[in-house]
Amino acid sequence: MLLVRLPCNPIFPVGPIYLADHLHKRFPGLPQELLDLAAVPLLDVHAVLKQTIDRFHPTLLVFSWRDIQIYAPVDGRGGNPLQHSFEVFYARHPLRRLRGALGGLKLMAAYYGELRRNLRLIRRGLRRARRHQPRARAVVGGGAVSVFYEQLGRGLPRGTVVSVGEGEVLLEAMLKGESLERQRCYVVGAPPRPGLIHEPPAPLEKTACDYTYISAIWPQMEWYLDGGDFYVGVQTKRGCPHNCCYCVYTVIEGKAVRVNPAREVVAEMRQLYDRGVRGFWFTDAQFIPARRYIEDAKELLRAILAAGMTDIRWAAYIRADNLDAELAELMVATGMSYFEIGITSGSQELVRKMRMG
Ligand code: B12
Ligand code: SF4
Repeated sequence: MLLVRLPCNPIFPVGPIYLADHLHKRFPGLPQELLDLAAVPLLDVHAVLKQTIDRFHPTLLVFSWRDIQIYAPVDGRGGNPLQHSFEVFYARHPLRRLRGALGGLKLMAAYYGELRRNLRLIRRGLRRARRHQPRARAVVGGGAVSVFYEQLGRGLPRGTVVSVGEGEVLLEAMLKGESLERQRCYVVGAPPRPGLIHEPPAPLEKTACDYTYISAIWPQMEWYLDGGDFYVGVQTKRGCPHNCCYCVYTVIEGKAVRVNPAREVVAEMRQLYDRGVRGFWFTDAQFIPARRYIEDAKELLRAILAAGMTDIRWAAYIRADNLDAELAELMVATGMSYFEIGITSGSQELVRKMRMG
């Protein structure tokens, strides 16, 4: 099985890593390799994928597509979409308007170019794999696929499995040759069943990722750890019970919060720490999803201190209404260096209207 993380801004590929780890625990004899195309120069991605396939002869190609750059009001490759559109609509000087329009067109070309390139990688990769293994299959998943599962299917070869949300249980079923009917996926050629995105993920007890195994199947791991400045993703729980009207995390991960045991999270962090990692990003949809999870957060932070990881820095998404003084102190003591928080409105009425709680 070849896991391919498709090109994106390089960010630690914790999604495909967890998939490989889970499958290794279920099928210890399964040959796996992880190729991260985000860590390969863009001009070389097609050639590197081809070489890897020719060497490894995969029967299952697992494509992980983390994100599709959206028109978010942030600086990205090619500029800031908000800046360009404000110039087009509001600049007084015609040359500024023109600059905004050209900037917008450049952005669109870059974004659509990325989309087409990734779809091409999947199509060509599958064709190449079939030269060696005529029955080779492709399965695609990841954040971008979960969000654009209907649209992406249109650009993929017939028979490709398109996954929504977590992939562990689906891949396990595929490897066992089980029916995919009850999995959160569809096969290109047939339409996705209505409401697929709203189906809850299958329950799964998450254990510490085995990074000794991961480094053996992923030679590029050192690339991320070299500078020591990367924030490495660690998931401490899945799901968020809230209902904020603009948010898709609750449909990707589901509303049921599943907390990973603190000892497993710490065991995973410790392996990374011993490899020199000091920056951690708790990739949970919400680090403290509700007041009843404050104790879980405290337990984890205490366990991090008890494990001697006292010089780390970490980041997460948090809700300011789920804090108490002890938790805030623990956050500081364990090295919380930044958090992402949405201050949507100062009006409680508006906050309620947006179903944010
Ligand atoms: C944490 C997070 C961040 C953090 C990441 C910190 C870090 N160092 O890791 C930060 C804040 C930096 C970030 C940034 C961005 N993010 Co972000 N992020 C998330 C979040 C909340 C979790 C991602 C994660 O790591 N989860 C944990 C891992 C284990 O899960 P995973 O990678 O999704 O993999 C699982 C499944 O997807 C699946 N899977 C993965 N690959 C495959 C492959 C197959 C074949 C199968 C079957 C399954 C499968 O199984 C995996 C294990 O369960 C998600 C939303 C969400 N709740 O999922 C958005 C999300 C992934 N981000 C998103 C986006 C857009 C971005 C940005 C591009 C935003 C921007 N405009 O700048 C940037 C780009 C980052 C980059 N490449 O540089 C989008 C992607 C959707 C899209 N539009 O394409 C998401 C889904 C949120 C959203 N808006 O919908 N992000
Ligand atoms: S609390 Fe955060 S993750 Fe949960 S629904 Fe609201 S915005 Fe989404």
